[in-house]
Amino acid sequence: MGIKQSINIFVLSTLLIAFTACKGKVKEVVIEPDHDTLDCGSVSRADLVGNKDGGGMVIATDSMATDQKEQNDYAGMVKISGGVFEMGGDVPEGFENMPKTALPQGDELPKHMVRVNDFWMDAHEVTNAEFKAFVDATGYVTTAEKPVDWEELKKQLPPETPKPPAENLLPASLVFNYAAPNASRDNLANWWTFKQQADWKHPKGPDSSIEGLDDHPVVQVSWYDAVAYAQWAGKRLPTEAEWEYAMRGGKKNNMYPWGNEKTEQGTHYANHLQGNFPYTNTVADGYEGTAPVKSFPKNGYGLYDMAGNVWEWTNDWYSAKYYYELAEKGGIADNPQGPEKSFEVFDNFETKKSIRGGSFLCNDDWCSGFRNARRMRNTPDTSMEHIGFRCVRDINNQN
Ligand SMILES: [Ca+2]
Ligand SMILES: [Ca+2]
Repeated sequence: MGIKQSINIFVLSTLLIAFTACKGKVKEVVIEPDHDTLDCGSVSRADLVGNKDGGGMVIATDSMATDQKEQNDYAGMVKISGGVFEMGGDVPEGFENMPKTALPQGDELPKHMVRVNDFWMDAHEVTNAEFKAFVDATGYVTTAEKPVDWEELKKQLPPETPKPPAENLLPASLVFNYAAPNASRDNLANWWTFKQQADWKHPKGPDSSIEGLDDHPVVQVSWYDAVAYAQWAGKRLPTEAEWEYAMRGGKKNNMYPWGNEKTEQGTHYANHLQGNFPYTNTVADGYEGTAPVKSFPKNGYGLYDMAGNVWEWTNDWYSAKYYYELAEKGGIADNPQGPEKSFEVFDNFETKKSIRGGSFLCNDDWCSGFRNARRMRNTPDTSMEHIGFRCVRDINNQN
């Protein structure tokens, strides 16, 4: 074993120690999360079933619409010229006094060299109108619109978890509500509810609708739903590496796609939350929930809302140690496709996909999801009020 491998193993061990010892020692480049399992984008259906409220299901891939919409144009997409970049958490000067949640987390480290090929990417998140076109054409039914398959869901829970009552297995999805002033924000059930009849057409439940929101990003879609849409559109979900490369917009070593100017300094570059999550929102940026896509400035590649508005599914499994594994191999990781298996330090049962970019619920004090390097994850059967997606196409599909 060489020195380099020894160092990497040491750093990985430190990462795991930092993860598991909540208030443990912090190495120079390892900043441990203090609310790892409670981040705003990582609450899964199984989490809530395991507590009290709900359930989830996995849709077999053969139920997906496969009649791809043949289209050879790239309308609404941006061509991204690939290249080599440093992937992972940045710590630019001037961030010393930021909350540790606004700085790189353990799973964003170490920075490592990655190459991505050229690809096309949707300039904006998939909108309600676009998702409706897919549903109208295919009759597709989303995960949240179907009852929970307990046999599938229980695989994501400790073996002794009892089957919840039947009413908790009815179609439902995760809806956000502000926590009461005296409620603990460490209890996710104080602000996330597994709400029956919440789905992409009713993002906050049966009394809500998407009327007038055609140009807002679709939400309440699971990873399976996003993949089904992408297949129909002749596209695919981006890898996590493609996503971060695209978000950086050609800039190097920057915290955000627009540079290093902090979000609280007056200019609103992204739709996120101003206030005290999960209690208050001053709506200083003009949008309490989702905003119409392209409401905020595009990044250097011409992409909108890579930071904020809604979290976006990537194709990759999430692993907290994946960057260490790539770095240990050395050299330049060539178009990494994510780990073969999901790995979550605190959770031995759920398997999760990476999501990126943050949402209208993110602020620096909680998850800072709008940072270039910030990673989040959720189970592929979970849909939430603040998770959507966008698609990519390979260049060699161009003909
Ligand atoms: Ca906002
Ligand atoms: Ca987004």
